Amino acid sequence: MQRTHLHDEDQQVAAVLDHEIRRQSEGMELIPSENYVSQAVLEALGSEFTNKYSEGYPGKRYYGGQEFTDDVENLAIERAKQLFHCDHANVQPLSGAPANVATYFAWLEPGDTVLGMDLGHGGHLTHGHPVTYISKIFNFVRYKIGNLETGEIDYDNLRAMALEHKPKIILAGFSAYPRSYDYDKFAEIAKEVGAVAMADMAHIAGLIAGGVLPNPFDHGFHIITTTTHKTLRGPRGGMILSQGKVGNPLKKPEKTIENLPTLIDRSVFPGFQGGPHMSNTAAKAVAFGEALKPEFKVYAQQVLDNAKALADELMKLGCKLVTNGTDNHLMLIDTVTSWGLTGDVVETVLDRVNMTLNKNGIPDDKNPPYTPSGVRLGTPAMTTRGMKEDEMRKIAQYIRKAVDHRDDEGTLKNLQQEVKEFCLQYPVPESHG
Ligand code: DSN
Repeated sequence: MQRTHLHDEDQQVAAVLDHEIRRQSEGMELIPSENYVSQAVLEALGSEFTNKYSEGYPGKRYYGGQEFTDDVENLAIERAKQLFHCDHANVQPLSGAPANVATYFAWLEPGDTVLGMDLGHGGHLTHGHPVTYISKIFNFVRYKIGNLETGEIDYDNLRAMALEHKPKIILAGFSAYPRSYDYDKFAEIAKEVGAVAMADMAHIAGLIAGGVLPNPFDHGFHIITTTTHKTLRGPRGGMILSQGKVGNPLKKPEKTIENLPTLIDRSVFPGFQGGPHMSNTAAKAVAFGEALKPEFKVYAQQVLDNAKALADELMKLGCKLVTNGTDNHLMLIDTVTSWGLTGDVVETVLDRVNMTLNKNGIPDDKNPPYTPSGVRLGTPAMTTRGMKEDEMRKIAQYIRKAVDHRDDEGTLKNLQQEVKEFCLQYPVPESHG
């Protein structure tokens, strides 16, 4: 993308941006929640839509001049509905956390209970961790992985917890769980206790859109929240999808499951947010259009195949993976068991050789979050750059070599050069098909 104005008018920001662009292209991006958007998405994101205020929804705005903001938001909504097979899409949440909070406020009253996955076992902060503000408003009860060797949830225990705590929402979703859920079981338990079944699929939205992982809506879920920038490969942002009757957001509907779409619209705006970021909405529309193309299915399948290859090779090289493998795009290395090192140490060593991943807690971690016992990594970004299974095996070997030679400056320097040359063979693509 030409950025002549930026280079002419603000050399300081331009220089920092140039460094970041180089870092992204010369480095191995293994953080499972990151990806590379197309130039088309970047252009929409950097577009004149950023100049426009548009509180409200298409056809029902509180400012004039909305002919084209309505068009672009409608495009994003229709494409999202087509991708995820649902009745309604609210594309205005600024990111995943606001999407979750707006959803809670759409359905819950203060003090109501949500049954969600424990952060330490892979859940997200916004699923009710005590450090969050929402945990002071709603009552969050947390379930854990039942079998740490396989990663399976104990559904009998989940049901027992639901019967005991009578949640209004049962939440399936994660930011660090390498296995699949049994959505039928979640939906069945939710039905039994009269709860709404909600999935936070931020990490796997692209894999669902690509048809390589099950869609919770096909299994009786009522609501899906997501970010748009992870496997879905769109701009940084959020979205709430739901099933039900789409009503007039200007009129307060009765609180029924059928009315969830309208309750959600009213909760996002005016309940929680002000003006949506329309350049972001435009970029979401572009990304959803890309995800509707057949090439995206091929990408999604390759993300999964690559994750399996990477996990297998890491295990062959002696790494202990949490749950001993992966069913999705991410995996967690128990770095304390594998190498006697905390995750922060491994993250720093890999940063030195141009490989980026993140330190992460493991289930029932005895170490604190800033110096946890593991790292989290995944395949979405390097798959976008065209890497396949052979390259994944090589990545596992680079990781092992860097950790083994962590105190040997010479080896790390040579390895950094090798990783850089390897990455440059797979340029960041300008277009996604
Ligand atoms: N920060 C996101 C992730 O990396 O998974 C979740 O919010």
